[in-house]
Parts: sequence; C-alpha cells; structure tokens
Amino acid sequence: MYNVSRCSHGSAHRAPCSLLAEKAKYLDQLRAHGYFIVERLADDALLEQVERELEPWFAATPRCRGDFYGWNTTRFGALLLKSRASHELVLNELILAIMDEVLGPHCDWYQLNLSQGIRIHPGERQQVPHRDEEMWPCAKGRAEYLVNVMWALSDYTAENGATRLWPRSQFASLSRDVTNEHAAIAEMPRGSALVYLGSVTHCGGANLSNAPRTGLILSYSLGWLKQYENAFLTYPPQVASEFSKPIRDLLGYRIHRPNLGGYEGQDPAVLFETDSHTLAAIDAIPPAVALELQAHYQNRAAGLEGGVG
Ligand SMILES: O=C(O)CCC(=O)C(=O)O
Ligand SMILES: [Fe+2]
Repeated sequence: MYNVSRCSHGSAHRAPCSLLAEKAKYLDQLRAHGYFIVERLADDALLEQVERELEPWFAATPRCRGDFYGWNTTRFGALLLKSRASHELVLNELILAIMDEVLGPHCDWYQLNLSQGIRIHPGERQQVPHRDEEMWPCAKGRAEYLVNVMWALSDYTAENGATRLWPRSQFASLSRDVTNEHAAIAEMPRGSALVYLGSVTHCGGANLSNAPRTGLILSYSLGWLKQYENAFLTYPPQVASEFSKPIRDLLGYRIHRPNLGGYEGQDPAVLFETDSHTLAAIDAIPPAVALELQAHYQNRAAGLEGGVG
C-alpha cells in the first residue's frame, strides 16, 4: 500500500484536526498520487441515517448485469431522493473545498455528476481497470473533468473488495493491463472518504470475503459537461423544489455563464420563483466578458461620432 498519510475524524478517541487547514495537504496528495483518504469523515449518526434510508433500496434493487457494472454487484442512483441524509455528504465542507480548487478554475461552477450506491457481494470478481473520465469522448489532459468521492458504508479491506487505484497513473496513458502488484488498496474504516481523480486508473476489488462491501459514490464534474446521471429526470423541478439551494445548484438548476443550461433565456432557478412561460431572456455574462461587450459598443459609438461607419 502506498504511503498516503491519513487523518482520522469523528473518532471518539481523537480530537478532530481542522479539516480545512488540512486542505493543502490533501490537494498535494490528490495531485501527486491521484487520490487521498480521509478516515472517518462522516460521523456515526449520519452514517446510520444514510444506511436506514438506503438499506431497503439495496435489498430491493436487482443485481447489475454487465462486464463493467458487474454481475454480483448492486448499484442504484438517485441517492438524494432516496436518502435525505446523503445531502450532508454531498455538501461536505472539505470535499467542496477540494472541488473548488481542482474543478473550480475550469468552469463557472461544478456539478454533481453522479450519486450511486454500490454493494459488491461476496464472489464478485475484480472490476476492469478504468478511468471515470473515459465517459466523455474528447481530448483529455488539459484539466481534470471529474473528481470522485467514495464514501465507505462498511469497512473496506483488501479481502472484501476495497477500491484499487494505480497511483500516479493520471500521468500515463490508460492501460487495462495494470497489475495488482502496483495497485494501492483503499483500505479504510466505515465512514471514510476516498477522493480520487477522474484521470486515475482504478477499479472495484474482488470480494473474497463472506460479507458485502458497501459504499456510495458521489462524483463532481465540470459544470459544462453532460452529467452521468440525468439530474433533471432524476430530480425534476417538483422534487428539486424540496431541496436546498446549494443542492439544486449542484444538480444544475443554475445557469452556467454565459448561456449553458438556461431556461427561457434565464437562470433555471427562476423555475422555483414563477411558473411563467413568457420570460425575458437576460444576459448571464461573466464580468470580464461584460466589460468586453461594453467596450465594443463604446468604441463603436466613438467611431461613429468620428465619422467612421
Ligand atoms: O466500487 C468501487 O470500488 C469502484 C467502482 C468504480 O470505480 C466504478 O463503478 O466506476
Ligand atoms: Fe470508476
């Protein structure tokens, strides 16, 4: 296992260190190795609530079918609908601070790409090594498109299918022939968060134990990309109106300046204020571009005064 240092939180035995003060350390780890782990980031009460809300869904959802999703794995989405407590995980302060740094510079705002419960049952084989950014068929390498967070709802061990990651693979081209000998195994106690880049090669491990391994993926992506989980079908306006504004923003009920994802030429947040279908289209231009447009008209007016057409 590669030596990525860890900080333990929420444990009754240790005084929690200041998470945000640790942000720089975690960012360094993420950029250097492609991932980091924060042990026990979620406290027990929150975990128990998430589990209570999601267990019926884990029990009722049929096993996946496919060589990527697996044949002995249960997955389902729409976590924000199925578990109110999951909202707290989505909005975790440290996680969002990391997203601000990694994704923030490359978009107007970043979004929730996916929410997924994953239970790897005993007997499941190791998943094919992959990069989550493969879902977007375009040139890679100029910016991170996605950062993933795996919240452990059970202890993750080498035996029960802990996520495997290939450290520093984000700097090389993708290979599916990587060997386990070079993999890091994200062993971590329940309540921990494994944060990894969309460009790092990883996979779910084989579950050789006799108990399931359960976790939640909450991934965040650049705000101008198509989301893995169609947020507007999963959480239509009637549903999203019950959610907090920060959650609605992360789902994409927000214009990505200057003009992506609008509704009738406006910020879709207007949907929660009016049911009118006759709205004025309103510019949503970033300040630098607004100045550019003003300058264009000023120059043109000055030119006209000077007799230039
Ligand atoms: O379950 C895991 O540990 C990882 C799953 C994964 O990487 C995926 O499904 O994209
Ligand atoms: Fe993945």
